[in-house]
Amino acid sequence: MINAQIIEAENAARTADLSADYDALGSRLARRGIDIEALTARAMAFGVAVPSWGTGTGGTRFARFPGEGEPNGIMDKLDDCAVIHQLTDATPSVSLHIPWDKADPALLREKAEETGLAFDAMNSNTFQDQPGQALSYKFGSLSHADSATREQAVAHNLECIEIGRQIGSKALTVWIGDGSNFPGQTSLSKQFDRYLESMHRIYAGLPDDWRIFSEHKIYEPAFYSTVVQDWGSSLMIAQELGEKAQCLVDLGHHAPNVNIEMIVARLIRAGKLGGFHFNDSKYGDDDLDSGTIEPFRLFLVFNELVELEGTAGLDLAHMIDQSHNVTDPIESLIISACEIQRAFVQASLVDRIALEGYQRESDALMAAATLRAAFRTDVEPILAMARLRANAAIDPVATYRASAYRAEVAEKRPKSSGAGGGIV
Ligand SMILES: [Mn+2]
Repeated sequence: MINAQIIEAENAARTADLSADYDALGSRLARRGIDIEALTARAMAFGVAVPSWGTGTGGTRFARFPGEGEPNGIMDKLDDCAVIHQLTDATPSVSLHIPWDKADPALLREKAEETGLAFDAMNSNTFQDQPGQALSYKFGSLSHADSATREQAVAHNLECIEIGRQIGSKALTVWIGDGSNFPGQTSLSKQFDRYLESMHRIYAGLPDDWRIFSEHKIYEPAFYSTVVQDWGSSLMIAQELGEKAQCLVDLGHHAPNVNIEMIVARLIRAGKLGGFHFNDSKYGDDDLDSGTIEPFRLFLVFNELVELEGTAGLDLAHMIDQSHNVTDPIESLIISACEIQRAFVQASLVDRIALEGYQRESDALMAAATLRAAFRTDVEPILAMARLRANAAIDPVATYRASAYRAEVAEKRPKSSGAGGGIV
């Protein structure tokens, strides 16, 4: 991790400016009847999980261009995750991907204790073949026409639950690449039935206090049809499986222009929203850094979450799911965690009483203006103050660069290969 003295020195140079900005924002918010301290407390309580796989450079189907000092294995990844949390105080947990992160659970627990991190939802992987695997997933996994292949995929998911159980995780996220590339290649209805049958068996293996998340994705890697392609399919799955099954919304897994915040509202209404994979996109599942393309959409998603806060049974797993192709993954994850937290705080300062009034009066213009007033408020001093009070960094990226962490680990970590594509 980064030497605390470096963080202190970096913060010392910025504290006076921050205090002035914080006081000024506090006065502005007070005129709107908003207590800045309440918002800072909310910012401090907010957390989003980092994906272990996000700490390495991602790639496209064409190539991967790894950077210096990339993590080699899960223990390095956890070190990087710890640095992200140390600097932001916004990422207290990590989401693991099996078998990429497979390790002795006792060692994982030890490392988590050493780094102060917890484990969020486990992720299974039946979208690619692993070395030595008996049966291929080329034509599907949990929905494969061959029962032995389905069996193998079910067993893998049960193993993920078992590893997760030993390290304190409480959920399994299932995303499959199953689908088809040609009309007629598969029976759309029978394939879905086979998927449900497999999921029932995984569901039966869930501990009592666990949840299973169904993650939908519109297309890719299958390009004609996808088994769990939309929130409707995902909702059907969650409803059919039972109480412990919920839907996970990955922001990038929708067609452009889809109203994701409305999907969020519907799933909450159904008691079936389990969590998020945050990222951003311009064209498809681009896995870009959260808040870099459509920050207003991210805000509108959080606007729904804040409005419906307190809904019975609503317990969301916030996770990031991105692929970093041209940036230092630690920096991208820092920025994303801060942007997600920013959207949460901005949504928290929506004047809900005024908004409800405008909605009752059908005053569309003023209702939209009420949301914009919250979105336009620069809450950076609140986020920075939350970090300072938690001994994290006022400016996390600048502090990270000043620490030379990447150069230091590059000396210890062997250079990773750029061979092969890197869809992650
Ligand atoms: Mn995802």
